[in-house]
Amino acid sequence: GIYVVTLGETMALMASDKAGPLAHASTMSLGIGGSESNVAIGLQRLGVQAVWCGRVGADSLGQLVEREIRAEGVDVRAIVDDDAPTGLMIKERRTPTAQKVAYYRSGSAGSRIVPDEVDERLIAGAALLHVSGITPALSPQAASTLQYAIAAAKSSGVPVSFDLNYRSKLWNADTAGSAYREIIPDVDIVFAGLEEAELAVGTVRDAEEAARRIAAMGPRQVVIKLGADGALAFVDGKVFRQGALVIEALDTVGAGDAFVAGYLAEFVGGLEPEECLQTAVSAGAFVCLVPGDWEGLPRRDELPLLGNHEPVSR
Ligand code: KDG
Repeated sequence: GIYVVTLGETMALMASDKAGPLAHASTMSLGIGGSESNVAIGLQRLGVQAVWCGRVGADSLGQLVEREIRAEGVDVRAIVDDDAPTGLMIKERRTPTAQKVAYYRSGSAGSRIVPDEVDERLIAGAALLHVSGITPALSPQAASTLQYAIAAAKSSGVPVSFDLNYRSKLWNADTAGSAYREIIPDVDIVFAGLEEAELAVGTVRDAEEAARRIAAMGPRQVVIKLGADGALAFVDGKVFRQGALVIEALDTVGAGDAFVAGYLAEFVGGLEPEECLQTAVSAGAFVCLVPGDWEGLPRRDELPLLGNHEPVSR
C-alpha cells in the first residue's frame, strides 16, 4: 500500500496545566511533540499510512515518545541511543492564549542522527518523504542526514516535501536562510510562513511573490501558510488562494504541522490544490482549538465539524 515517510526529532513535552508563570506552577502535563511526527499522526488520522523515523534515548521519555506515536497507528522506526537522553520541550502557558516554548535538546538522542541510519529502501518505496527545517538546525550530522535522505528520495523518484519551520531558538536567521536555499532546489513541495519564506528569498511584497520566488528555485509546489489569513499555493505556475476558518485560537503550536498533514494527505491521494488547501486550513484550525501540539488533529469524518469547507476566493 502507499505510505509517507517522515524523519525528525520528537521530544517529550511538558506543558502548563494552567495559565501563569511556570515559577508558580505545581503541576504540569507530560506528552510528546515533534513537527514531523505531528505530521505523521495527522496523515494517519486522515487515512494515510505514515512512517516516522527518529531517535530516542534509552530512557522513560523515549519509551513515551515511541508509545504515543505508535498508538496513533504510525509505523515507528526509532533508534535507541544508549548515550544521550530524549530531548525535552517545555510549554509555559503564560496567558490563557500565549505560549512560551523552551527546549532542552542540545546533544539529545534525536540530534545525533547520522546518514548511515537512513533507510533508503523504506524511502524508495514511499509515496512521499516529508522533512522539515528543524532537522538541519539540530547538529551538523543531522543536517547531513537530511541531505542524504532527500538525495535517496530523489534518486528513487520519490517526491519530497519540506517545511521550512524556522526555530529561532535553534539557529539564527542568516544560517537558516542559507540552509533553506541549499535544500529548496532538491525538493518538490515547500511549505513556509511568510516570514520564513523571506529568510530564504529576501523581502517580498506579498505571499504570491514569496511563492513565485521559491518556485523559481525548483519546487513544483510552494504553499505559503498565512495563519488567520489562510494560505496561498503556487502549483505548476498557477496561484490558488484559500481563506482560513474563523475560530478563536487557544493554542496555535502545531497548527502548521496540521496544515501540512492536511495538504499532504490530499496530495498523495491525487487531489487538486484547491482540495489540498481546504483540508489543510481545516486541520490547522482543529489543532488551534485544542491545547497540545497534535492531540486536536482531525479524523477524516470530523472535518465537516468546523463547517465552511469552501474556498473564499481564488
Ligand atoms: O511544530 C510544532 C512544534 O514546535 C513542536 O511540536 C515541537 O518539533 C518541535 C519543535 O522543534 O519545535
